[in-house]
Amino acid sequence: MDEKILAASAKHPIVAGQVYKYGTAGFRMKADLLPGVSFRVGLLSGLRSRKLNGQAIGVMITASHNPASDNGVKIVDPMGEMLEQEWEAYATRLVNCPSDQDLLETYKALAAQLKIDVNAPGRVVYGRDTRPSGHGLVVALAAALGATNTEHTDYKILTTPQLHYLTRCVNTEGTPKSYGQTSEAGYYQKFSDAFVRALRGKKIQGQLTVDCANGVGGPKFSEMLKVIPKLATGFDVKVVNDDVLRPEVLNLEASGPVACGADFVKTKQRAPQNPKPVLGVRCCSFDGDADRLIYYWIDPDTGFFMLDGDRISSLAASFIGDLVHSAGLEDDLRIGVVQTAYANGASTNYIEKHLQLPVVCTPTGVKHLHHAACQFDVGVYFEANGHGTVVFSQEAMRIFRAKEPQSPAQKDALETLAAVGDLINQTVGDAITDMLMVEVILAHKGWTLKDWAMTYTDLPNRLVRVEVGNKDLFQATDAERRLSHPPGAQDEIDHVVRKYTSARSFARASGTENACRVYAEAATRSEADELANKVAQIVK
Ligand code: NG1
Ligand code: ZN
Repeated sequence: MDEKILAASAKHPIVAGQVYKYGTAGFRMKADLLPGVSFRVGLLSGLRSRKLNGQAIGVMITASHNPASDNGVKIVDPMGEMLEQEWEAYATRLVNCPSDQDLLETYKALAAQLKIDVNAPGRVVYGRDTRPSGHGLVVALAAALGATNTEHTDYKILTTPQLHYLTRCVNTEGTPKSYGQTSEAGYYQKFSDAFVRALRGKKIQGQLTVDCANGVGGPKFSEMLKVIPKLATGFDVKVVNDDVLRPEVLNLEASGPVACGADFVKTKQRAPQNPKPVLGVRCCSFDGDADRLIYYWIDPDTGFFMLDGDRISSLAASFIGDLVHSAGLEDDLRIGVVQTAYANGASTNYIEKHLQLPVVCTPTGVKHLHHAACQFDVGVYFEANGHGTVVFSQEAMRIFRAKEPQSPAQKDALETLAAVGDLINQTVGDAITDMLMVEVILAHKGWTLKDWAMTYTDLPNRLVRVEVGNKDLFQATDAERRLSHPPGAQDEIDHVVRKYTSARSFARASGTENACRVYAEAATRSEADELANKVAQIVK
């Protein structure tokens, strides 16, 4: 096997002089730097599978909302979660080996250190988004899996959440914990069935425009629409920005270099211009790999209004909280909401004070949020950028099905909860199933986006990206709300924040780019802008 690994590695070399790090989104960079990385991730995912008694490991090739020329490689654990943190360091170690020989030795040393039999059975499943570079990266990945006799299945082009779904299915199909059929068709069937059941005969009102960022979400969502009964649900959708044949328009509007998709809508706080938005129409955007979702509409009177991850989170928490109450389960189940420091303070206040639900704050990155959410029976977690889901414990799902209802209202609540639990992708944030959940909740509440937006008023806020020489000098603590390094920086931030009313600001190093991010919120827009700029000056 050693010879095979050496020979295959020689065909997929690493780019010398480059430092690689497994970050929040795996390895993500210009695609031409990645074939060697993908090969080495193949070696590591095979090891991980062997360590976990041959359970299948997933690998997703995507760079989400980043430009079409970028790509990324990310490892998915057996139940569809993000790779265990300790293994991120092993991935970084393996990928940075300077030579093929060094790689082989490190591979064997890791196996010995972790007590892994490299000849035991291993299995890896993988998929990629629509980026043209994905194909070459898959070839490199498969070469490593072949050289190490790791069984592998290429699921071809998928959304990121579909790959997470398939990974969990492979490992549970045929067991009592089965998550669904291990196929793309199984994904569509599972979630569209749950969508119909969760609606409980209610009809969705008005048309929904879905901007797919010219990414993989376009064709995949169109596939799903084929199995959703339009008449029974009233689900009337206009899919836009779904051109995946011209890779250069990924995350861009078809007409040229203007961005579209969830990341654009959230960061620029405006609607994609193409096709021209229709006043008052309910719209949402996915990002390039369909794991983020943002809703918005253009109000005839007040203009653009956006409903981001914080809003989706509070909507889901409110709906599920009411159902748990109606089902008479409030003493049996703990519902909680998980946010990051980027959540708007008004949303945190609304959830704690109005919905009376606990809020936990974790560092950025869904692995942290997911983990914290799993501590509740029902854990709602979303990043403000629209990435998130709701996780239900096995026990919660069992109770929804097993509890004997005491009234027709209780029966209705229990059945709705069971359906909503099935509707929301439990493995990871999924723009498609999150969108179906939002549509279900709006239909149940009889709400327009404006009704939803009226629940609370966001504090004006500003997020700025600051170029810094070395972002690693910035170390954060307290769920990234305070800087412990460089010394003195946090005192300076505290000092300027104190000058504003209802203000909050923090700075942290990005986990995905070589930059710092500064977030500020304050009572007025101009104060939020001013505060963000002052804090940016401190970290510059
Ligand atoms: P970084 O670059 O660490 O701020 C960004 C997003 C995260 C998360 C990751 C992974 C913000 C402020 N940060 O992380 O929420 O989604 O990318 O994609 O949106
Ligand atoms: Zn994404």
